Amino acid sequence: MNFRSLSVFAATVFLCVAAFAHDYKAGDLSIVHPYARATVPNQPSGAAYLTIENQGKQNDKLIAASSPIAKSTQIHTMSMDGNVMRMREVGSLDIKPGEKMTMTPGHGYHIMLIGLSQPLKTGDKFPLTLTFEKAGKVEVSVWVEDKGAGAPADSMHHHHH
Ligand SMILES: [Cu+2]
Repeated sequence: MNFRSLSVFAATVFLCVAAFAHDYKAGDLSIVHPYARATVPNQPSGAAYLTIENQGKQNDKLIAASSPIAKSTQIHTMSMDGNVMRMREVGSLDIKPGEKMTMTPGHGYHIMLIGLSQPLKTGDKFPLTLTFEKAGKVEVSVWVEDKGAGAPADSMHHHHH
């Protein structure tokens, strides 16, 4: 194996690893590992989390999200108001150049899926379309993962309405 074929081999391995890591490109943005937590039966809403990295030089904004499995989809932020966790809708979410924004259960931003047409079961995948001001629309596949221990976001979602 000469150096050239070795580097092709290395590039192929890299691409496979990147595909396994479950990420998407939209213009200068990378959307990494969109996931949602499994819901309990009759839970009316769920939340999706993802990482958005802006590798460009311009500011961009997440302005909308939609999914066929939810009646409505909103960009939410969560914060403490005294000792009560509150969520509110934000119209858009800035993704600054060089920024890597990671949504984490329990605080900060998440994508709220309101009026689920089906429970989210561990191992399922569902489509989510993200709309960015500059990068446009990108459809990602959200992986439903097990409810981990210590994820207060999920129980807080019951207080949504
Ligand atoms: Cu929410």
